[in-house]
Amino acid sequence: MTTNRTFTMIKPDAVENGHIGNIIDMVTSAGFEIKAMKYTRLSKEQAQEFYAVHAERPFYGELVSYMTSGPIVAAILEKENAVADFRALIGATDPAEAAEGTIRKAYAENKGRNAVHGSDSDENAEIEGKFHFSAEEIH
Ligand code: IDP
Ligand code: MG
Repeated sequence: MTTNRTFTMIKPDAVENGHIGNIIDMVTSAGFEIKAMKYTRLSKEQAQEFYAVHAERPFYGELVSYMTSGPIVAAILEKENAVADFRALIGATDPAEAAEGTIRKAYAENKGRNAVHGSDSDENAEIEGKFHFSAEEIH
């Protein structure tokens, strides 16, 4: 298993609000290298599967409709200690609780529409990266 990679999405709110460039700048300035990247839109089935772990949560329907509401940018990133360092860079789920200097503090609208995704473990980084990219698309 690759332990120096993580998976991210720039979510529909951040794309819609014109923050793609600024977010990529924060990510690469923090030392992450882009190993795969695509501008795409999730189908309802893809969003349901990606967030299946949250299927029983009250916000699941809202989450799926938000994540399919517009285009996203999906990417695989590489850096030493990628998963933990990227979670630190994006900040708390709720931007009201996110630290200064984090992506969510700067660009998230609220706890649901929170600008970016970051994998929470090496195992999920691998699964999520493969969910979005074929082997040929990963460098
Ligand atoms: P994370 O993205 O910081 O890991 P999770 O708890 O795994 O947060 O939740 C996944 C996503 O579900 C969040 O990023 C957010 O978009 C959405 N979400 C989480 N909690 C809520 C909520 O209370 N209301 C609406 N959406 C939520
Ligand atoms: Mg999570």
